[in-house]
Amino acid sequence: GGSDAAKRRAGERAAEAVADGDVVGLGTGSTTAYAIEAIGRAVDDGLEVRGIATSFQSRQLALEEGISLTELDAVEGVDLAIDGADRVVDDPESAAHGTLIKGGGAAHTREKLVDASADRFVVVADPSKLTDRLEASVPVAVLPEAHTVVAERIAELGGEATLRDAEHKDGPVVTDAGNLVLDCAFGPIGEPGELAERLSSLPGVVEHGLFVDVADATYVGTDDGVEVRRY
Ligand code: DER
Repeated sequence: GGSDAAKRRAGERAAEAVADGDVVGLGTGSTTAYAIEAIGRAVDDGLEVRGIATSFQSRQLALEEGISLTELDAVEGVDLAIDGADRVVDDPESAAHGTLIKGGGAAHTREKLVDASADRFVVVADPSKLTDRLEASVPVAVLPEAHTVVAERIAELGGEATLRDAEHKDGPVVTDAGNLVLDCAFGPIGEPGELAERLSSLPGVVEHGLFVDVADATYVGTDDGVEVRRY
């Protein structure tokens, strides 16, 4: 991925948006990790926040940083969610401006729930994530026993589904929720909203990585600062 300095700048800038008393969605991945660490430092300085983790990884990091954790059903609402992305459409002329592909970390099921529940959802990214078209694979979390039938339906939709193999475990990646992940290559995605609805309607699909009309802003870390996109 992109440079650590760029990721750090984006994450730390996003952490500055956290206000005292906030409930904060804590995203997954290496870029959001910088935001979580910055929030941890602010907590050490007295900031009162409750975090909602989006994965086992973000839970572990939040606990290490001393951020107290809660759950969606224990709070009135989520004030701010900070999360990374694999792709961010960055083209103000495009109807898909601000659309995301997420799921590189196989955490997108809970990420989407928390990110979409927040009053404000801010993406943190380095420039390598920006694109003017969506053509990367879309991660699709599926019930384990459904992976072959969903792969067939993806093929009918013109996509090619690949079961995501684990690296430090024999067999496929198993998500925090106990599901498998199909990485679905569709080529250039002209109508992400349409594809998102089709994927959501497939029996056996738990969640897909197209985040359409979810993000409110993206903080892009550059080598010398942070650019903010608002949607
Ligand atoms: O899985 C996800 O959607 C994560 O946010 C992830 O893909 C982004 O990870 P990174 O910040 O390490 O690139």
